[in-house]
Amino acid sequence: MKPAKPSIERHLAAARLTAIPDDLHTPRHPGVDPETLSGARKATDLASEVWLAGDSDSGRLAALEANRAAFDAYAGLGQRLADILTNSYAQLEPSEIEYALGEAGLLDADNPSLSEAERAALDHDGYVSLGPLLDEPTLRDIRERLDAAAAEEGNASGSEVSQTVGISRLSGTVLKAMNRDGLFDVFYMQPRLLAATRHVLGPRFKMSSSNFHCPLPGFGHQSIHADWGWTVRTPEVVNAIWMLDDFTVDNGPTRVVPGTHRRGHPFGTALTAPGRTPYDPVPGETVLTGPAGTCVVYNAHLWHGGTQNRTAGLRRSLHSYFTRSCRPTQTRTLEVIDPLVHARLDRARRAILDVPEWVAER
Ligand SMILES: O=C(O)CCC(=O)C(=O)O
Repeated sequence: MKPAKPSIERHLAAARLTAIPDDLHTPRHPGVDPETLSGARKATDLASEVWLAGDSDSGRLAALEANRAAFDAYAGLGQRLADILTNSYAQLEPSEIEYALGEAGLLDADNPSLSEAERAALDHDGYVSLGPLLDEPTLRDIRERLDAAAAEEGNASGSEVSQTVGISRLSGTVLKAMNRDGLFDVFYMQPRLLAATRHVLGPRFKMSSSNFHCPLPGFGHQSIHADWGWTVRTPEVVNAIWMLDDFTVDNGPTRVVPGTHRRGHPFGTALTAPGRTPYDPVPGETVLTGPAGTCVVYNAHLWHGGTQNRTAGLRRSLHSYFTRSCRPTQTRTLEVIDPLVHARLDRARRAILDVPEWVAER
């Protein structure tokens, strides 16, 4: 084990590590036993079958009720589907997101904020790079703010959404006190990011979460996955990766498999086959590289995953995750939002975050 550089030391507790390994190339990801894989495949296929049985939530609910007994084997899955299909999780009226889209010039689907080639990339490949959207002084401030927050939250960091050994994570970054001055507002207000999200989801969407994600040296390889748990016909979620450091082929760039947003969920029969695991390379996969500041937006049903950081540096990123207005959010926005962040939000910001003007005192 090497002593960690000071910049990395600030992330050790958040990544649930005490030191950085000497060998950065040895694969370091959890194994998966065939029984777990087979269970995941059956659960994914079952949920997919129900979702694809209807084009509306009421049609899906009818299919769920007809198949309810089959869900007994998968703790919580049937209830999760029922909750999604019977509730609207929108806080605000549609007029609010329309107001925000109007302010950004995005009310019309044919707005000029994205080129035809960018729209085609989203439709065909499932992702598009919007190029660098942050300048170096801003990046410096953002990195410093996130490094300090990871050090402060320590091993509780990321707990609201997920924690993984070797990956420093923070959730709710745009909602917490660390964003009182609006430094992170670009992560949900950047007009081209909103244009790409609107292109995939249509005009009724909201932010679901804003997660910092930083594989430490020697760690970071993830299963190939999608950000929604089963196959859909129309997209429910969009994600964006903001590269806060250069993404290179060696430092744990995200792998994506172009076109797979239309191929079914990778944990289902669309990918799983005897002898292979979701950690394996997938034919056709490629990695996202680019200079710091680059923002890549993807249809979050696309097959993707982190890869191992084989360098001695950090690979910091921020994920801006969006969902349809009626769906639950990944971060419980109203429980997490800092009162002073809330107090400074204007109408358009509240609309994208789907927070009312008044929230109950906590
Ligand atoms: O940041 C990355 O490389 C991808 C992370 C990811 O897909 C996830 O955490 O779900």
